[in-house]
Amino acid sequence: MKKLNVMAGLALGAGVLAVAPQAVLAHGKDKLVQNVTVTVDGSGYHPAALNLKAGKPVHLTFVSKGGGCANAISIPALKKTLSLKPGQKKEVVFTPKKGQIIGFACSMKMYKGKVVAK
Ligand SMILES: [Cu+2]
Repeated sequence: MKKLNVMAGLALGAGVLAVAPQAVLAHGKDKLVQNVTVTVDGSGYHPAALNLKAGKPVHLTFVSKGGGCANAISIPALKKTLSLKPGQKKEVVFTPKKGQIIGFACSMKMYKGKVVAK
């Protein structure tokens, strides 16, 4: 009896595996990736506010064009901190929920920016 259950489980697993690649493809077509760039320099983040669509993946790239503490970026909602050097860029990927505001700031919270998802 036990052996039969194992066989049934294997058959089910194989069925799921056979279907998965198609599901992934369809998924990819449905989703629009939002590519956005924030420039970081000695006077903060530009633009400091980004209006994006909720439920669609965001690829947010920070590009450092200068020195200063704005290069130490903390994004509490994503539990992430980034450290950039002038000339460097780093990307964070996330999918915002409807109405979510994802703030980011330098380590001293002197410079601030945000992503607003609608
Ligand atoms: Cu600062």
